[in-house]
Amino acid sequence: MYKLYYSPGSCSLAVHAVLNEINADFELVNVSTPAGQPRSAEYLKINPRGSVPTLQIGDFVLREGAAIMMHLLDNHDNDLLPKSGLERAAALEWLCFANSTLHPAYSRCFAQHRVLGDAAQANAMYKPSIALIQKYWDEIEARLQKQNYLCGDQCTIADILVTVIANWSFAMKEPINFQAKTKEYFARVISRPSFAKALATENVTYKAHLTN
Ligand SMILES: N[C@@H](CCC(=O)N[C@@H](CS)C(=O)NCC(=O)O)C(=O)O
Repeated sequence: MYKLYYSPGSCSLAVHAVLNEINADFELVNVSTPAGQPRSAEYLKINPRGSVPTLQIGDFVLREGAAIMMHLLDNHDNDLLPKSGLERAAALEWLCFANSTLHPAYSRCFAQHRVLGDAAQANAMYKPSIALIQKYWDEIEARLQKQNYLCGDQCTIADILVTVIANWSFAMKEPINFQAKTKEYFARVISRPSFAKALATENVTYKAHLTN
């Protein structure tokens, strides 16, 4: 039995979708707090960083989303992470892109919101931070002109995480534009039963495929 500590709609949603995808037996623990409030002391004992996701496996605790998803997919039957070869290398490249490049680009903007509030938009770093995010989405659109998913015509774990991150764009104070193929792609990814069920369970509205 797995226990997933999560916050609705955050990057832990990708782990939640993976748990559904592999038909795992799991319990969910919502550790979200009102904006600006720290996580509970109880959760900080489990994950001193205070971030989500955290996955508890008996007494063992895993605290980084990419490591959690790789562990789950390496240990259960699934179509999201090829077992070997260049297909696996490509899926891991794009998972690392989502986790270590795209996610931190959004985190930089959220940090500016947290520190500066409404003044974030006037901060000298804000527009360049948004522009970097836009550059990543434009790169993704160029890829999706040729194929249905980031790594070809098979959905991988990278697509799950990228699709989760896209939905954070509406919290920004400058527009982030998704082009046509990217919006079709989001619709394709969220229609996976595992993803749709995770969204419904967390009561999260997905909008990134609906924007102009
Ligand atoms: N490198 C970590 C980053 C996790 C992370 O930044 N999670 C965000 C939610 S998407 C979070 O918990 N932010 C609030 C906080 O750090 O207190 C991972 O991939 O698991």
